[in-house]
Amino acid sequence: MGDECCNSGCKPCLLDPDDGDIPDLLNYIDGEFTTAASEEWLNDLSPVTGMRIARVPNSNEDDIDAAVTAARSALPEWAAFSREERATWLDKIADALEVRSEEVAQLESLDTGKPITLARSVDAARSIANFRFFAEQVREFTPETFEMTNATNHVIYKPVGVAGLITPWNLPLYLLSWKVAPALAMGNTVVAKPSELTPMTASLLAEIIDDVGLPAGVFNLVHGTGINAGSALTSHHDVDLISFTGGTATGAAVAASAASNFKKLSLELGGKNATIVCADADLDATIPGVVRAGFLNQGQVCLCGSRILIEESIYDEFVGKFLTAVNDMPVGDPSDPDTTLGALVSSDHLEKVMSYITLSQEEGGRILAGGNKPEGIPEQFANGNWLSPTVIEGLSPESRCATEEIFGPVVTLHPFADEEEALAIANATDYGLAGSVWTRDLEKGKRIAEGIDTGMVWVNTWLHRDLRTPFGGVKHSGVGREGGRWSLSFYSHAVNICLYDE
Ligand code: TXE
Repeated sequence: MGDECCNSGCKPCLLDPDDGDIPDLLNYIDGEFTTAASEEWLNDLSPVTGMRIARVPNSNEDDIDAAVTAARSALPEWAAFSREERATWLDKIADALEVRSEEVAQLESLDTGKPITLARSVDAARSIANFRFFAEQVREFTPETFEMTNATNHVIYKPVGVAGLITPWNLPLYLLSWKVAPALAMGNTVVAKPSELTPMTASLLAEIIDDVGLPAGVFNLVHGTGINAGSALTSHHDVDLISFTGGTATGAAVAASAASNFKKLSLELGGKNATIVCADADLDATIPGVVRAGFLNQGQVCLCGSRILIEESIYDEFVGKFLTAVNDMPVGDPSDPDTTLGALVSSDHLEKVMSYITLSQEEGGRILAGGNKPEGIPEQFANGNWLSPTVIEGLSPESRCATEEIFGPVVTLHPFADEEEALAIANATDYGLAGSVWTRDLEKGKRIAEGIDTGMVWVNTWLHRDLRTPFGGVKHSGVGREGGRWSLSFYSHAVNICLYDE
């Protein structure tokens, strides 16, 4: 491969003349690893060096069609398995993933630029947990019966059919497994299209699924861009369901495309989540929690608390302590176990985040921390996508920087006078995914939480997840709920059978 660019339309990349050993990732269709029908490739670039680290098939509608055909033919056999049998398959996948969990963490850190410690504790651990959790859920799943005086209603749950699963780059295997596990558990077959920016762990999952011997066609993987492979999947006439996680603008395109044949649809989109810090909060516990909520995964989590609302009586004290904690975060080499913040996923994404920092100046914001490349980044990482954790104050709560999703290590600070004003600011955005409230008074915390227009709110914690609970947003943050029984319900059709018995 050496020094030639693939010219596949992706961002110009740095090609290492010695990269002849970089892997070519493959599609997995009907139990076979294959290249794209077009035989074209995309470059997968390292977020920390800008160098090519792999090539992925630039798949198109022919590859999607082959995968959907395979998934359709595998459906009757897979759907006929008992729930217990399918749960056993999920456990086998979880076991095999567990054996390779360090590899999952290493690949995820390499592909996304996130710190290795985070990739181990969150990405690898949660991907395994997702398979185990849905194995357990489907084993315990008890369909309902409803008695009438002269009849009994039996609700049965049928698979929806062929499930198209489209996932983003911020939590690649974590989010893919969150969809694959319940889809398979309920008897659907799958065509997965991971982000072209972070394809590595999806390929590892395909390898594992092949190793454990899941019947051919039950799980299929097609790599490629959203515009080619992704839109071919959402518009395919023989796909019955789409579960999508990604940006809000893309979500709107996916919804329009999926509507053509009334596919069942779940959209998990962006967020602009408020973190509300009340004057009575225990600041020793609150500061680390608010820092984590703002900056985990370089702020590239849809749940991140990127707008921090602080009761005005403690504003100065909070900001002083918060800035100390933010400036103390080690940024740099993701493979260093002490690193807290790594690189952003791509140069395009860094450019988008930087454009908001520039905009914040035009909107009257003051940068209190960050806003630039961190100091001390080693020479070999000079072409990486680096940004120091950035804190901005002085912006109107209605400004674009305070209401649009930036999706990077950037938070804005806003004082509030009372609960009413806190809620008005929290709800002054088109997004409605999550939020958190920090107070010693749990009654007050619950009351404020109830007033926030989002799908999830934490009080005195953030991203503390019980997988049984509903996950999803309102307004422009998405449609539908996944998690626990909500996932089992989304990945199935409930059918009522009424037995009349006079
Ligand atoms: O995501 P996209 P991008 C937000 C964040 C970010 C913005 C854009 O604000 O800046 O979205 O990020 C596939 N039909 N989030 O551009 O485009 C694509 O190939 C079908 C929030 O990376 O939404 C990838 O597999 N599929 C988010 C997936 O959609 C299409 C996480 C997500 O890509 C497609 C990531 C199309 N027309 C970004 N176009 C979250 N909710 O966590 C693209 N794709």
